[in-house]
Amino acid sequence: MKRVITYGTFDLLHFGHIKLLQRAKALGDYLIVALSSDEFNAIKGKHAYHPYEERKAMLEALRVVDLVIREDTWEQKVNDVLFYHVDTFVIGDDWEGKFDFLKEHCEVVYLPRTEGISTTKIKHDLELKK
Ligand code: C2G
Repeated sequence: MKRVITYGTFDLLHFGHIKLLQRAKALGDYLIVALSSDEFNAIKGKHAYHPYEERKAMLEALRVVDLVIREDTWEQKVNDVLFYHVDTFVIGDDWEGKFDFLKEHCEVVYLPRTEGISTTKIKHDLELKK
């Protein structure tokens, strides 16, 4: 049972998020998503459209997601990897190199982002259509 973990806000769930989660799941058998809490988003300088509980419910509805946990701090990753016996940490390559400190505990994989889609772009495009 190969266990994979990834982290993010996953607001306005879109194709880029889905492709990331599908590729993450394909790296193992069990995918954990550490979902940024509303409080942690404030720390990241992000304001999600959907509150945490709605973002969590949307992820839990996906076949490729096996467990959703909260992400409340930058520092919790090592504990999460150890506590959940994670084999692989995966995240988009916009974070390339930022989480290499996890390599002493698990495999670290940075995946290419899906071009042409982002929560920011969706909000911007909708604004233009008003
Ligand atoms: N992503 C992607 N392609 C896009 C947009 C996002 O592959 N077009 C990926 C990101 O690289 C990330 C995941 O989808 O792996 C979630 O993206 P965000 O919700 O923007 O996550 P982020 O704010 O980067 O949070 O501690 C880590 C942070 O919580 C990561």
